[in-house]
Amino acid sequence: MSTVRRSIDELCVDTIRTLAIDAVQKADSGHPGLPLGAAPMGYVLWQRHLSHNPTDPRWPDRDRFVLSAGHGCMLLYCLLHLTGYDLTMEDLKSFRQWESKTPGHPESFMTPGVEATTGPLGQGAANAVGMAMAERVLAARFNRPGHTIVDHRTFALVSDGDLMEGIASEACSLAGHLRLSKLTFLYDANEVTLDGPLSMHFSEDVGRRFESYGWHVRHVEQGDTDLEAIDDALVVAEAEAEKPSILIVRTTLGYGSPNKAGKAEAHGSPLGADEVVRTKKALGWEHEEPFFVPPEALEHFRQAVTRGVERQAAWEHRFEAWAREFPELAREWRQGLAGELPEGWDADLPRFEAGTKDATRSAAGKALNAIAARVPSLFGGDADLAGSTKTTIKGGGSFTTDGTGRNVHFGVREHAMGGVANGLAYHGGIRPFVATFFCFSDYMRPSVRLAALNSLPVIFVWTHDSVGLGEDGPTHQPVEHLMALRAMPNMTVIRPGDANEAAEAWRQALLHRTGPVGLVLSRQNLPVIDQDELGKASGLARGAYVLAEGSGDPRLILIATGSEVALALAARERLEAEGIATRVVSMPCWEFFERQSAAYRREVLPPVVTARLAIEAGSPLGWERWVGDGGGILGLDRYGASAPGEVALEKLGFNVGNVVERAKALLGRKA
Ligand SMILES: Cc1ncc(C[n+]2csc(CCOP(=O)(O)OP(=O)(O)O)c2C)c(N)n1
Ligand SMILES: [Mg+2]
Repeated sequence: MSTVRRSIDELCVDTIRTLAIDAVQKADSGHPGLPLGAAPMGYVLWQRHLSHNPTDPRWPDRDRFVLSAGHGCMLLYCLLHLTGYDLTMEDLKSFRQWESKTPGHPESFMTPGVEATTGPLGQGAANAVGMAMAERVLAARFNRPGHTIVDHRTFALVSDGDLMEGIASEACSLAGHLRLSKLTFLYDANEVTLDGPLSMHFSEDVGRRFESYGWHVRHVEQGDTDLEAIDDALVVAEAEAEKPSILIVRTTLGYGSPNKAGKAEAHGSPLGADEVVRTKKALGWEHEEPFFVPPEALEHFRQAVTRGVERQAAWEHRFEAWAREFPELAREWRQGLAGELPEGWDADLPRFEAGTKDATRSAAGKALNAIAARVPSLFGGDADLAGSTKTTIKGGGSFTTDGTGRNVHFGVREHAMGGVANGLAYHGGIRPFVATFFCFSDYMRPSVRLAALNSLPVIFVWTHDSVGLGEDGPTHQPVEHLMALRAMPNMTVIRPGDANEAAEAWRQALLHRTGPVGLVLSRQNLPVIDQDELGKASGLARGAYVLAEGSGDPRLILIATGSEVALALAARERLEAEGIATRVVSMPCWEFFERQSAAYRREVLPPVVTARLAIEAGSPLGWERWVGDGGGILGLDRYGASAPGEVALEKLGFNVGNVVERAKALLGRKA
């Protein structure tokens, strides 16, 4: 012990520890080990370093703290409660209960002060990297000589498990490359994971690994007790102006528990009533009553409120002076933060002439550029495929150390790219987009899921959307991806059918702010459909619309998405020539269509027309919903093949002859 027992600091640390084990015990579920070991880190960081205001968790210039090891959430909840956030003792006592503000892992939409939803290990580390990037972008855009409006740090507490995850490696490698010096990781190095000691599976030298990433590395040997060493390490990290920092803090999982400390048993189940008593005793805790907070500890913690209010007031003072001098910038700032779009933001969206051809990826790239010129908060990048995804903001420059560039070169790091995009969105002030091949959406799916869970308005641009991409073959050809993403709650998938729909898709992506949007785009050229004659690309906003009408009441409906829309139109001509009145419905977005009134849906898909054929070069699973019992599905229930795109599509049945044949079969006619 470095100081006399029961200094106010020690009392506060043990207050966190005892509250955490009591809450886990009461819930009869949860993770006591991390809070017991990491309480000193949490305490020193929050009490002496973190710049935050418990009375305004949304203060834009606050420091960000991400508990990447989300299972240790009682640590965070205790810090939030004790420092004065809107999280009561009753909330702590309702840990892990239905609709409580203290869910089993931190959820940013449930609890004030929780910056990111964590639990899937490694994600929080990538989120923190994204937050630090956002800070740099906004600092470059809004600070002016003599006016510092954006100047905050990002901290993440990471565990052994976090650092084993690939996403953390990707994100930290990128953070080192980008020299994100305002980013600090506190590594809870307790050498135990869920199943047992680290010696079972993890023997790398984390310090040397991070040094090679370009991080500043410091060690704290007595992380259970040595508050001053933690404090010193944080001071040094904050002075480091060139590199992100990682503090490798040796701790004991379940510190204080006589029978479980240092063992995996302390990780994920309550200590047990007797062991709670023993632990409190071992900690020198004198109060038998559970959930006891010594008044002097509470008073000490609550100084965070005065400090925070003062800090924010000083910032607001600076902000007002800046806003007076730069009213235009201030307007931009407010819009960006509120997620609003500037007036006329979509005025330059391109229109494409019928009769020409364009791949939806390149049309979308033009739309992106038209929007980026008018929406300064739009910021993003790609995973070493910008030339293919067509997502470069022209003239936007590369994002590097000075923070002025708008194009992030993520390198071949799709998973980190997803997690970083979420971090950019969590931070606020930025509208992020990221791009790669559709097949590699699998490499970012866990982050996409978290974006959906958290209603983050991230735009995922996925090109090379089907076997139609051709020669790269089945490893690169998505099959099940559309349906897999449609199965994700609160995910919006848009697969436009031509260049005009692609531009409209970008418009709708910007307007959709309650969750992520995936733009699924073709590699190959597609004919630009004559929208004036046949319908309106703006119908995309309704998810599905009648693109081509039957001559007379339709007897057959062809429903298609993406590159298959042109195929449906061509098949319709043949069917009409044979006297079969055929309607073509373009259905670029299921989710938008689901949101329409039943009347509109019946108008597009009249129940009397039971002969319906869905055409999509992907898994058929789920199309039954729109085609019904009398309908058919032309999809793909196998992997693709390496061949020129047209050949692959043709051979796999996406040709006019086959569509006509399948359609006639539905009508009970022979081809
Ligand atoms: C992606 C992912 N895989 C697995 C888990 C399940 N899990 C939760 S914590 C944990 C490991 C715990 O070890 P560590 O990260 O060192 O945390 P500590 O026990 O030291 O608090 C595992 C495997 C998870 N939450 N996320
Ligand atoms: Mg551990």
